[in-house]
Amino acid sequence: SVEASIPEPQREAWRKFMPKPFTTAEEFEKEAVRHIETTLARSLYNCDESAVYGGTALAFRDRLILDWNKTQQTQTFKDQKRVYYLSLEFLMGRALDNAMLNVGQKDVATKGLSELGFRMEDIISQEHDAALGNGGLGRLAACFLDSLASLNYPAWGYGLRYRYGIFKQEIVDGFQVEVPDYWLDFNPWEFQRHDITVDIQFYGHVNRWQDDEGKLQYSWEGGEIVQAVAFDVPIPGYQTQTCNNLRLWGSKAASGEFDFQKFNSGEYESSVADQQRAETISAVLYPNDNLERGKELRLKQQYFWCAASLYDIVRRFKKTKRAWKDFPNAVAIQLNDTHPTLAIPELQRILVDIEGLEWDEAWSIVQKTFGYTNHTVLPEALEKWSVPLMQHLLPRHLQIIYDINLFFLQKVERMFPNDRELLGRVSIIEESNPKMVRMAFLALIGSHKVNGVAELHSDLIKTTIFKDFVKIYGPDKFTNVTNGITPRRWLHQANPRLSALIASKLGGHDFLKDLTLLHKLENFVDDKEFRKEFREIKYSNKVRLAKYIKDTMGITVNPSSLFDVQVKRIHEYKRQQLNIFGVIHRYLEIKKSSPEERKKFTPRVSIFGGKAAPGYWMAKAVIHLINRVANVVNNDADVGDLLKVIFLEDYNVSKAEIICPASDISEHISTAGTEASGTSNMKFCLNGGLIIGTCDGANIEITREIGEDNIFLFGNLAENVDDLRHAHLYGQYQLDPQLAAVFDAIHSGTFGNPDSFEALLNGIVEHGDYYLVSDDFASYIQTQDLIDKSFRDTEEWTTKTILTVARMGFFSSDRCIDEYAESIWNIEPIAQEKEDEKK
Ligand code: IMP
Ligand code: B1N
Repeated sequence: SVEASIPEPQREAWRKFMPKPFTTAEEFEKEAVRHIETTLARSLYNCDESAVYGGTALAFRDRLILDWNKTQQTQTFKDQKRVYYLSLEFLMGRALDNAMLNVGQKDVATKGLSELGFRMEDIISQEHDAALGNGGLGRLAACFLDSLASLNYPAWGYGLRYRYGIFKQEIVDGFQVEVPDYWLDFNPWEFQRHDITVDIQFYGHVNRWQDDEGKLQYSWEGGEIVQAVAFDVPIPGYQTQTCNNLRLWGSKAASGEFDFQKFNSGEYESSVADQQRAETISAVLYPNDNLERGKELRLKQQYFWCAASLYDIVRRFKKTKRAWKDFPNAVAIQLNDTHPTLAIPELQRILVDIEGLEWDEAWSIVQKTFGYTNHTVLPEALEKWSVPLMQHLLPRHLQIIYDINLFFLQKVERMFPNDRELLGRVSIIEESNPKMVRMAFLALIGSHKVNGVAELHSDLIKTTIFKDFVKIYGPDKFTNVTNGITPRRWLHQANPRLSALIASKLGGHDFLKDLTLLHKLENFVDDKEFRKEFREIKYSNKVRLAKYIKDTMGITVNPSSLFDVQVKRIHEYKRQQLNIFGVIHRYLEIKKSSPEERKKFTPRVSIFGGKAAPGYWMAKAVIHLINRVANVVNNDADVGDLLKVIFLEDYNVSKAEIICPASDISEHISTAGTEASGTSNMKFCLNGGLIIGTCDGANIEITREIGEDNIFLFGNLAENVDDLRHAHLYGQYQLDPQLAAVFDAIHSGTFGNPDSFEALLNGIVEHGDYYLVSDDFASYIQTQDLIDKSFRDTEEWTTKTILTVARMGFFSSDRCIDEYAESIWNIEPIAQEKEDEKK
């Protein structure tokens, strides 16, 4: 605001004292040492690696903040349309390495640190992961922020500042144990904005009255207030000055009269208890992936974050003094799944109840503003909230949702008269007991575009969950934006040697800004020297992972073996059980072979990693089985190096950066039609690993890009899944004979007490095998055998892996963000000053 800015005559002095970013190792050291001595109050005599991490991070944060200030000023002056990405999850991982590489000062800092007596890798590894997400959905949001900034789009992320991110996983006696992840002890990457707070209301009641003109007015009164406080995290783009903002809201008790009165009347304890209750809202990330459990606190989190973010967005818009009808020309809001759907009735409430717009005018603004991304068709993940709960917590919003529904159903009735069943099917309110609000329908109705995250998935939503809505709105409301990943973190940062090799062939690192340039690598596919270096890099990445396994688990694995990796959340639909049954099959085959026959096996290391939701017993049983199998296989002298089974504890983003570059084969083997996209499939391919996969999610488009010869596909197609399930339940169920042998081994106690695995096996044998493990088992095993053969032919394998890397250009999140910008958000990048115009 005008009051807060420095008047013109004094600005000269200000400009004179503007800090300048460091550019040499010496200037970097000066900054780092200053921060260690003053900001952190440490000295020469008590400076460990964590203090040096702190000093380094703060030196880089200073740089980012200078860029951040400039970026925000430019975006404010230019007043172009901005996009706001609302996501309950941002799985950022570590920030320092990324910041150094994006501003292009990692070499300078590495030199500076070594002059101070420290090694860069040791310092980087001091950082705690920012793990404010469960899996793919949260990591996608993080990749999007990187691309938005790198492409100079005016964009903000809005999320929650959880004090506890996703739990840390420990494996005790083969079982998963969850340990809280308190990550905020020292977090140099956030700025608390003490001046940016929003009061958020819950509960209470609705008042209705007629104003002087006889118009009905509504206001939401009473209840309780919780305060939202902004914490800003700078998001640097790659090789650009743009530094965007991720604003995370923390909750605290609203200060003021309420507490004060209680305090004075001697209710000190209960006023402290109120404060703790308020702080509970942003305390913890719900640890479920692809599952919604309808908990009141989760709904409170959602409203708290939506209301604070919208208040902030509306405040920023109002500063421009533009007319309300211009709102959708200034603001695009993207809903990352249905979690922020309450933003829709909240904006309608602001426009109608507070700003006094007519319903229709407001609704047209709302619909033009929002876009909704669907990430799943799994029924257990589709959000529904009970009407009584919403009535209690958000009485005015429930009324607004009912009105939205009424107008919508009236429109449907006019289009399709007398189709009562249709009205029941598309109603936002499900007529169950209790009644439920279907959030996906509300999100769809309140948005101008709905997108899926890979082609198959975007087709599926039109034929399954949203089929009726295609009839109502026509097909143009629906679109596809296939997911992508940022090549900065997932190639340049995770695999610096491969990035350097590519740069040496392509004449620089431009491919990190335009990943399609990778196609030029095809010219080198027959280049002996290049092939050799390419293989050596893969080998050294495997050595690094082998060392990590040795250091953390004490198990020796041979880096010449085929590294077979499946790392992702543990979920029945992702079918880690299919993988481990395959491992058992392999073990049985080895056991029954003669020593002579054993020489024919390709040595393999089967690596698993991933967290199970704490209440998901079936997923926990899978973890348990993997660890039991590992115990037996790894200690069987008949097996030796032919097979090792590893369950890596606490899979997270920084571990993924070590694992992805080290795989030969990774597994993306979901039941066809269940994995919306998958994004780790892209990470493995980009790092020269091949994949074994089903025809599901982005696997299909990866196949199209890299060629069928370079991927190992197997299993039933999505179009056959329903019929197979039906046949299981109503026909004769036939267990695959090889799988039956695996089950016999489990039952006979080869891997410990079989009772532990009863439910897991029964799900297949007795309860209809919903995920088609048995149906796909034979083709899975066959395809694994094919992989063994192919891997033994080193030259053939090398060709496949190089071609795969060369053809992955499409899967950059930059391409993906450009598609959103063009087809959903209608936003343009902010023009950057040219080098010579700067300063
Ligand atoms: P907000 O959009 O008001 O939340 O402000 C975000 C940032 O944009 C501020 O910290 C400033 O750096 C910048 N900014 C906001 N308003 C102005 C303005 O009027 N002139 C220049 N920069 C501004
Ligand atoms: O979103 C990713 C996709 O690549 C994955 O295929 C998809 O499974 C994942 C409720 C979810 N879908 N739905 C969720 C997460 C948390 C939650 O509470 C649902 N995650 C996905 C990115 O598009």
